[in-house]
Amino acid sequence: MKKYAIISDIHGNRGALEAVLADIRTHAVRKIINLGDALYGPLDPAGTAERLMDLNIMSVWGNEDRIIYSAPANEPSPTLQYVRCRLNREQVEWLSRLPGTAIIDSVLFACHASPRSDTEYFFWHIHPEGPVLRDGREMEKMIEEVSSRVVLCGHDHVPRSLFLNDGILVVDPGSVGLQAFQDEAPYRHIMQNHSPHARYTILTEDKGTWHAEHQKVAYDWEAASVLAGENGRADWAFWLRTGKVKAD
Ligand SMILES: [Mn+2]
Repeated sequence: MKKYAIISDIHGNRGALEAVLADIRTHAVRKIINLGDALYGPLDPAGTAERLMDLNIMSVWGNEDRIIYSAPANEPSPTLQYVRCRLNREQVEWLSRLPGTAIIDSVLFACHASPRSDTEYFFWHIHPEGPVLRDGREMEKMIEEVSSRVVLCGHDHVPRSLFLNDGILVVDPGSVGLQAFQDEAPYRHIMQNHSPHARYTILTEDKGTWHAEHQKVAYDWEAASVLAGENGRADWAFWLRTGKVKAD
């Protein structure tokens, strides 16, 4: 039996990462795989980078890792400035050297969002009215260049896994660090898990059969929420504390 822990979208939430790593230790996994967007956000990018670099796990970069080292210096986002001010040169270099995709143990294909893009949700098509689940054929087309049995993707922060018709298992572990958000592209939409718990996935292979178990871990989300508020992000503060974009 082979076991892996799949983590993604930590977004600088060191407290959530520590809780997830402690939970992973109870599962005796052979590898931890990180699907990116590890550092961006109004929390603890440097502490998160230090921890991930020490762990020496397999990581790919996400779209919001990419902007940390590639957006112009005059980029106006205050949160991006916050992240850049806190990371040292070694941490930014580590981030910029990560691959965009990876194949692990010849059988797992890891990417941030989809095999062909770091900003396209694998499971969801964004319409002007909101997110709609893609159909199986569309998803099969998105991975036609991939020959691995298991495809790992994150970015949408919503845990989900399914077998496509050709037997390929696609696994999205959700987000370690942020359970709700609003985005403006390509249309304004929200993603939310309705609880603040950190998410990750234990992936198991037993005699050729793959199985994904989505995990939900408690951590000190109040502390994360307070930190986000102190760093000028009242929106993140609410998202972190509730796992929702707006009060019901
Ligand atoms: Mn992302």
